[in-house]
Amino acid sequence: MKNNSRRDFLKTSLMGSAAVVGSVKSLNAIDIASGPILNESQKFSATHFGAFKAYIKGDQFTGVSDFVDDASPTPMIQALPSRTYAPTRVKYPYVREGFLKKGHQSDTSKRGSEKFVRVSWDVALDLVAKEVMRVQSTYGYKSIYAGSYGWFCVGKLNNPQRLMNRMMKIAGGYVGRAGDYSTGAAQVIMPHVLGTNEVYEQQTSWDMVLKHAKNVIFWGADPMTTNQIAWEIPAHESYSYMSELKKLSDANKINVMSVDPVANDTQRYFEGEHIRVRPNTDVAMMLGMAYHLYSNKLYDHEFIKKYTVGFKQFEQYLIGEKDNTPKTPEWAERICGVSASTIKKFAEKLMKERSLLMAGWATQRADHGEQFHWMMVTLCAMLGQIGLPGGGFGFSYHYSGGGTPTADAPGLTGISTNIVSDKEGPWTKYKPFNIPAAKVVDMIANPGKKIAFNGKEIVYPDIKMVYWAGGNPFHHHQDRNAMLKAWKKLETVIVHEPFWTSTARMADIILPATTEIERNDIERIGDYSSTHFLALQQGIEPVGESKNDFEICREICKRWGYEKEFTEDKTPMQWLEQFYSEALSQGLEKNITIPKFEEFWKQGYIKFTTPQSAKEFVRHADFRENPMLNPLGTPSGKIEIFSKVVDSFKYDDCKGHPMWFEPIEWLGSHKAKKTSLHVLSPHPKYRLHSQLSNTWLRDLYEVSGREPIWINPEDAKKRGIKNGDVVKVFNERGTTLAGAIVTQAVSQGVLRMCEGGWYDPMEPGKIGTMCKHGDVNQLTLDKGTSSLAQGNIANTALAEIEKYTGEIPAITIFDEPKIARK
Ligand SMILES: Nc1nc2c(c(=O)[nH]1)N[C@H]1C(S)=C(S)[C@@H](COP(=O)(O)OP(=O)(O)OC[C@H]3O[C@@H](n4cnc5c(=O)[nH]c(N)nc54)[C@H](O)[C@@H]3O)O[C@H]1N2
Ligand SMILES: Nc1nc2c(c(=O)[nH]1)N[C@H]1C(S)=C(S)[C@@H](COP(=O)(O)OP(=O)(O)OC[C@H]3O[C@@H](n4cnc5c(=O)[nH]c(N)nc54)[C@H](O)[C@@H]3O)O[C@H]1N2
Ligand SMILES: [Mo]
Repeated sequence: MKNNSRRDFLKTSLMGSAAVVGSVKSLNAIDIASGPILNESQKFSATHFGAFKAYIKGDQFTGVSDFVDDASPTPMIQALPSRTYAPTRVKYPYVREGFLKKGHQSDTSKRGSEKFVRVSWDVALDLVAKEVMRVQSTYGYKSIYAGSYGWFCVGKLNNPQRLMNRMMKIAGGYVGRAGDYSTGAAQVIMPHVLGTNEVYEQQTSWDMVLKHAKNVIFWGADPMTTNQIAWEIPAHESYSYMSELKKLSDANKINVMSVDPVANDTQRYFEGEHIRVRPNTDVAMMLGMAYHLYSNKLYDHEFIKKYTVGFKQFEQYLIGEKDNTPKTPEWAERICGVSASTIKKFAEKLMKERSLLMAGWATQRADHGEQFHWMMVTLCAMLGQIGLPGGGFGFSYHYSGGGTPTADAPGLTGISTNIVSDKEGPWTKYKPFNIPAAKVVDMIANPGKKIAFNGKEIVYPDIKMVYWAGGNPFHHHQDRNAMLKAWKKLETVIVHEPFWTSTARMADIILPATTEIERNDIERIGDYSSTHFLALQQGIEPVGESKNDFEICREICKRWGYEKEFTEDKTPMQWLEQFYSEALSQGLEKNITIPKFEEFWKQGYIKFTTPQSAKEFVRHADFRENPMLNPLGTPSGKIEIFSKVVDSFKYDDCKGHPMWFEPIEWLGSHKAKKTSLHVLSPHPKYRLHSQLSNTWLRDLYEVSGREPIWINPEDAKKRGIKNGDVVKVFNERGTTLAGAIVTQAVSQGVLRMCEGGWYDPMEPGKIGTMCKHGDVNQLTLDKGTSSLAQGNIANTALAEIEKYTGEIPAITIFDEPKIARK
């Protein structure tokens, strides 16, 4: 794109409608032809949305074209030049006015509303270095939260979180985090059940799925949208497989279905049967299926006997021995809204034919989220197909290309938090202390409070300082107003950010960070497929006065006299060479030859080959083959339908086997108002969370300049809401405006509003103020899934919706914040 204007792109992009990823490929061809435009040079670079060739004219990043081996490039990479020069770019270091005057004794209630003052890097860095040491020496390391969750950038060196944690460790330590927002519940329960987390593991290869499966079920999963991004660099191979699957589905060779309250992109692509389950009730539905298989003796008794433990305890629950409630399909229907006959038919179909249940993660980002994956494993054990090609369950097909076969490639290490030094220093006394990722606000608000976590007890420390680099908690955390209140308690907030996100605006000191195109780095392509190493070649100088996170942290450590501890006397390029040479020697051991670093850097990437064996990989096949020789990592070595360990924790909200628990808020609750609707907040198609929101991509999806909210025609009619209306969505926790899309795609009783819409407060910094733009976390609850995992429950929330009748406020979050004149 030569012209970065939002409107210009829209004209071209809507021609082909960017509905399916890859459709923008032709746009590149028109725009960039086949080679660099005169006077432009090309560099390789990448983001979470893919690798690309960057076009540089003078010192301007002017456009991108697709990476040669990207199977289905996303439209998102086209917005990168626009992101680089966005009006919301933080170009200089800034300090909140009151903080600059009074330091930590400033009036912290002004955080978020007060003006920022531009300062020199020296002033900013001196201030940060002094402030971190002041807090360390006054209160100790348990007073600094630096868990810093977030999706920052790609690159093995410029990992802002690791770099900042490395720096914090040098200073004496910090409170970190356990787990994440993605799979908070599943990653804790699964090791008890299967011995592995399952959510971040390679899946049975797509080749095997296409060859052997008869039924492919997307259960609360939307890979057409979510596989666009990856934690490392995606090459989008899964889209080729999904297009094969579509052909097989159209030819009636494979039956593709989805279980979801929403007809998501994947459902609309495959157009298969859609079971509309009521939000947060899938466990009841699966129990109904299990009961049907059990009571009709249809289930695989042999599999249960040979490969699992604890069916007996589960069985007692299933038939209602103690609670007098058999979990019949009719019982399930009353909870989940799916008819008993559909439940029975579905269970029988899965039993009769080779069936693969591909589950996403939204279902575990819900109250009692642990139960979903546990119950699905239990149901699949009854179906008896775990470990067979194209059968069983798969918990990562929708994410980072799970199931795309793995190439023969060496690993690639990155910057770590290990401090290599002969000296004694503050870091020697530090012992890692972590709290569950989603408990950060609860911790800040309630020092001294005790919480349970996976069999342990955690006592919250008294946090005085928050240091964030590479995340946007003022989008990602639930219950925005409770968060705002907690944030104002802190003495100091420091943030590294390239953009004026809501998190940056809530900081006392904001340090401008670069993005990928402004620096050199190295990264793998294909989290699972591992097909390439890519050189991220710096294309332009840092925008404004921004600096790489590496430089920022180095400068701070230097002020403490610990520069060497931070850099190990290596330049950034020398670090990259080291990561590469470690891969080179690992490659030699595996008989994989890769060129010298200089050669790799010049050519931009190297490609690895994928062996046939990888295409034949079947998850848990070895366990199925011989459970004695290849036991699972559970205490029994088998699938734990009943876990003695979990049972021994004696939690009320997570027992020894999977069961149905009523969520704190849901449509079936007697406490729910008749007018309440269930709000789901899935992941956006044209963003990575809040990233890229500040580009013209907004034109592809916004409604009346606001984040869209989907509402069913029946619900809309009752409230007099029409397509395109600005609506007010609210509950006792918060209020946001949004733009209505009236559509059958969302079930009655359900609202769908994606996570990541920028929080644009009517009165910045004011607790309870309405969001003008569409931050769904105004509505969500800050509660843990259960005492076991303490994951977030973003998809458990009820809210009211009405047409907004007030004067429609202008969106201001995509402008620069208030800057004080000197
Ligand atoms: N309601 C609701 N809430 C949710 C979810 C949901 O489903 N529903 N999903 C949750 C999930 S699964 C996740 S993973 C989280 C995501 O939450 P986050 O990962 O916090 O969201 P991002 O918008 O990706 O924020 C990353 C930030 O890093 C910044 N960044 C990028 N590159 C650099 C760099 O080089 N240096 C520095 N210093 N910063 C950089 C970006 O500008 C951006 O502001 O949201 C969670 N929140
Ligand atoms: N384009 C894009 N891709 C992304 C991301 C992004 O921000 N943008 N984020 C990435 C990250 S960090 C993560 S963690 C993953 C998230 O991956 P997921 O958590 O799997 O994705 P979601 O979009 O939250 O939800 C997937 C589907 O679950 C459905 N769902 C919600 N509640 C229920 C329920 O109660 N029952 C059933 N059956 N279905 C339900 C939603 O309607 C949606 O269709 O995506 C990754 N991929
Ligand atoms: Mo995530």
